[in-house]
Amino acid sequence: MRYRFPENFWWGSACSALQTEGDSLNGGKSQTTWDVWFARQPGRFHQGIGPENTSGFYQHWKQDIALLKQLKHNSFRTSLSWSRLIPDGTGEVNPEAVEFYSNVIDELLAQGITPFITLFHFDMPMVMQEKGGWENRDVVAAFGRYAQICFDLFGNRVKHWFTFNEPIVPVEGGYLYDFHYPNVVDFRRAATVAYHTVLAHSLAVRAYRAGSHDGEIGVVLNLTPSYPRSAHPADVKAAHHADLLFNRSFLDPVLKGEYPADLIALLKEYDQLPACQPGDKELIADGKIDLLGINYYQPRRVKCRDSAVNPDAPFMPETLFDYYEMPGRKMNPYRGWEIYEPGIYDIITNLRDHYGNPRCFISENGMGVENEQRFIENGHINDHYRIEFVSEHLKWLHKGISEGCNCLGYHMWTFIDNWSWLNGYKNRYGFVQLDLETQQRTIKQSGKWFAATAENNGFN
Ligand code: BGP
Repeated sequence: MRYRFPENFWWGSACSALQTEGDSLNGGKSQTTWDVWFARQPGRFHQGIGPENTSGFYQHWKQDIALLKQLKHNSFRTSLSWSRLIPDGTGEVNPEAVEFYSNVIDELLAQGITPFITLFHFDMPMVMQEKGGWENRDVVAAFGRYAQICFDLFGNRVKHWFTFNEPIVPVEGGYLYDFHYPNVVDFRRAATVAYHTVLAHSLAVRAYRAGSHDGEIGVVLNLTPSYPRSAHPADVKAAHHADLLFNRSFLDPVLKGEYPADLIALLKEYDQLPACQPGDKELIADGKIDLLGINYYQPRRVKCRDSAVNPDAPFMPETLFDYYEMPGRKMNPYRGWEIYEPGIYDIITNLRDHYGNPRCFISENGMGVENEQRFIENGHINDHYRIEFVSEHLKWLHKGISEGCNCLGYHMWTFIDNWSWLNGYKNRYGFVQLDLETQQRTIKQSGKWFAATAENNGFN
């Protein structure tokens, strides 16, 4: 076989609680920021579809786990919902939620599928947001308690934990670019949110280590390699700044136990450093992880700014650089994102060369497609473009692994077409097609291809 992967390679997919469970306010669950935002501004959500409208994992979990088995998954990542487990954020644990998640975990294990569990995937309980969300250090402490409760409840069965999924996204979406609640645009507040998220992550890692569990703990980061337009020092500097702000602001603390000195200097220069407290440095040093999940979708193409910065404009990342459309780049024809497969190789070789080759795996990679029904042939979607997308990424991953990168698995985004934040069902990513009205599930061609690849531990 041309592309054979190491023994025990993790083949699977990822999803998140809010995007699949549905039943947002049943089973004792409280509202998340998404429920509230949707109730207030449904028009901002694609086709007015909110988080209530999912593939109903809360009801269909058994059927869906059987599908995972059919797709030959040996591992699967989903998240727990803080607002389902602890509806008021800080108080009593909801027994219905414990039963639900226990059933899911037990069924996965019974089917030979290793559960990978994320504690926070964008779904802030509204009660905690009302206290200020990640801007408030009390919320950081409350997250530490929530994490501790999850480890106590499920740590005997779950051996792979992740504190956060893509922690930079709520920072960008909620505090810089207006695509997450609370839709604020303020760099200083964004920096505080990012800093407190690192503290919350570190508290959870501390709690896990203190419990002497026999598993591993990590975080899932969306790493977007920043490529400069040219070798000109101004472009290279611009790309370095983008990398510091969007990748290394989380990567360095979780792998090195500290922030990059360049990032601290940069934020100091622009007077944007968040407030620290005694003990923070030690806490961050304790947040070093065992396993890194890498979400990779697209690179960042960066150049220096062509125009001067308006001295009166508030500081934003774009004060330091600009984006550009690289001529000849390959675009996903069904959704406006660039496809650049070597990026996956650049990420893992960078980790090998500059971060001590940590244990890592691809925790999300995927291709969103609009109007996918147009590809239905003989009753199922023939998504040949997705098979090509996955296999081309896997080839670059294979190359990195054969050159010594410590990459242990590949999870797709995602198992079944799911509800996605402001995008609703616009971009379909699943191995399994979902009919939203009937809830019928039909495996796509890519699902069949993936099952064969997982079963053979590789492909030709
Ligand atoms: C990742 C998130 C997922 C998912 C995916 C696809 O960043 O972890 O939750 O949404 O992106 O993005 P979208 O649904 O916006 O196309």
